[in-house]
Amino acid sequence: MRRLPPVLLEDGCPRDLLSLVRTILAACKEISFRVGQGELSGVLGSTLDENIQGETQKKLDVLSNQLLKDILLESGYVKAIASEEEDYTVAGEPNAKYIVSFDPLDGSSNIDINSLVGTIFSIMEAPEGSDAADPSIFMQPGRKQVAAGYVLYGPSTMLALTTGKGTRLYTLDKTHGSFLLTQDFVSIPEETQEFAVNMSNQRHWQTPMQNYIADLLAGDTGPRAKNFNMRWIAAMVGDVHRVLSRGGIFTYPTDTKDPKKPNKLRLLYEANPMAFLVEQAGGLAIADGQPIMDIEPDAIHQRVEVILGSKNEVEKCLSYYK
Ligand code: AFP
Repeated sequence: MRRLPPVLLEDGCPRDLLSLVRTILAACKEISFRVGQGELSGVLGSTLDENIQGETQKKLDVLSNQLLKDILLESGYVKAIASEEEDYTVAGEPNAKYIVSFDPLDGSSNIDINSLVGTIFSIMEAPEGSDAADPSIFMQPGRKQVAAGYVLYGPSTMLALTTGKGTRLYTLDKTHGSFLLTQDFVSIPEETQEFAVNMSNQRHWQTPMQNYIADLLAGDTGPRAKNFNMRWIAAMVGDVHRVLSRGGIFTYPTDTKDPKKPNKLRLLYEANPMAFLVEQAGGLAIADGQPIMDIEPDAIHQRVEVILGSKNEVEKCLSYYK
């Protein structure tokens, strides 16, 4: 009988932080069930509402957000939350230690085609004596994260988690509802032959990115002298999971498609948590030539460029900007 791996554990992690992560996972187990039920759960399709991003909210977006918001604000561990689906931050327990930013259901456009979606979360400590209703408590660089992770609702439901001591992968055992450790210390290969980008935006990219991707496409007939493969899941959780699992470079570069919106991915609850996971696994996560986690935020729904993944390939991409 194979000895079951230990359930969720993070050596040296404060117990209240571990309890907070377990609280998030309790909501994610419910989301996993609803996503897995698909049409039968009666929550596919869109609502008639738009979020502050101007995106039509899917029913499952709203449900996932409500589940996480309720469980976090009732937990007693959380001073405030910031969510992709909430226009403003929401105050919780005034004397609590942690603040949580999350994208309740990343990849919403994949819901109705039964493709990959996931939940992304980022945990920081609230400044000492701060006001739970003050949104500026979230204006901290990603380096201040004490934990970050995602839950990927795929053929299996998987958790990627870091508390600053490496990145680990867990798989939900649905027979008894535990996330079991299935990969200790993820290590992203430094080299890769796989890239992920939405090619339909190619004509809107900055010239260095156009040149970099063109050289990938030239394969062994071009300056890279090797062939590359491309994947695009249109859900950051899926593309980043592939990078953690087998390497690669993922990018959503700055583009001129909508001059009012030069970037797509949100800093607080997409780029920062993914950057933490990727750096802890030996990769790089860059925006505008600097580490994503060094960016000083100035708005909770701020968007940034993202170039992340295999260290040597990200550095190669950045060399085109010099
Ligand atoms: P949705 O949650 O609106 O589907 O957006 C997902 C996302 O924020 C990120 O997860 C993807 O990598 C990216 O957008 C996909 O963007 P495109 O639809 O422009 O390819």
